[in-house]
Parts: sequence; structure tokens; C-alpha cells
Amino acid sequence: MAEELVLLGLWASPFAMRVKIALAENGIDYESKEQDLLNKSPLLLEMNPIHKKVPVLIHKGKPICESLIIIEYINEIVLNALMLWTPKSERQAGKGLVESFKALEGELGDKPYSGGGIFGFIDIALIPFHNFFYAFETIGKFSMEE
Ligand SMILES: N[C@@H](CCC(=O)N[C@@H](CS)C(=O)NCC(=O)O)C(=O)O
Repeated sequence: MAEELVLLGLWASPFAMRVKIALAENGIDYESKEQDLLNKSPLLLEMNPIHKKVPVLIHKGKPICESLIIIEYINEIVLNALMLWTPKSERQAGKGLVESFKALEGELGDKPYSGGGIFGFIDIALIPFHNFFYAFETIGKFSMEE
């Protein structure tokens, strides 16, 4: 995964630190490329040509800018889902995906919605991903229900 994920950051940047925390919390390997903001690298200028700021997360060559958006991207089940299709990390990814769903289920408990009785933000964010369950089960060879 490390070769697929590169973080353009800076040790002193609290915005880059947000991303480093999210990556660490999710156990995701990445290559860190520290930037000199007084002498911006061609890579930073190419990946964030408008704002020219760190952090930038580069996933398979494509940049994601803005720390909070990067964190959303990292936290999306999609990252686990993408990893599921990567043969090298297949076993690890399947485990990560199942762990994510276990954590979500643990939070939900017996409540009908994530906010208790109120349908809200997290429910809207997650429900459309149920469309992927069949593919997860078929490719990952496990049962979502289990
Ligand atoms: N809203 C951005 C802020 C990023 C930001 O301000 N980064 C600073 C470093 S802490 C930067 O790259 N500054 C370079 C510049 O302004 O030229 C985010 O959340 O990612």
C-alpha cells in the first residue's frame, strides 16, 4: 500500500498532522515526503497547483488536497474496499473491512440509526455502501452477515 499512498507534508504543519493521525489510526502504510514550503517541490506544485499547500495525499498518482477532505477520504470504507481489490494486501484488507464494519455495528448496537432514534448524517453517509456488500462477499469470500 505504501507505494500507492504518498503524503506531502511538513512536520510542523497541524494540517498535515491531522492526516498523519488518521493514517496511523487506520494502520495505513504510506510514504512520507516532507516538503520545504520556502522552496516548493515540483511534485507539490503539480499535485496542488491552485493552493500549493500541504498536506496532499497522493493515492495511485491522484492528489487529494485539504486536510479534512483527506481525512474523510481515508475514513471512507472505500479505502478498505479499494484495498480488497489489491491482491498484494488482500488478506489484510479483508480484515480491515470486516473490522470497520464490526466497529460500526458496535456503535449502532440495537439503535435503529447511528444517532439513536434520529436518522442523520452518518446514516446517510454509510447506507449507500450496502450496494457493495455482494461484491465484498464474492471477492473477499466472506459473509457480511457473519
Ligand atoms: N485548509 C488547508 C490548510 C493547509 C495549510 O495552510 N498548509 C500550510 C502549512 S501549515 C501550507 O502549506 N502553507 C504554504 C503556503 O501557504 O504557501 C488544509 O486544511 O489542508
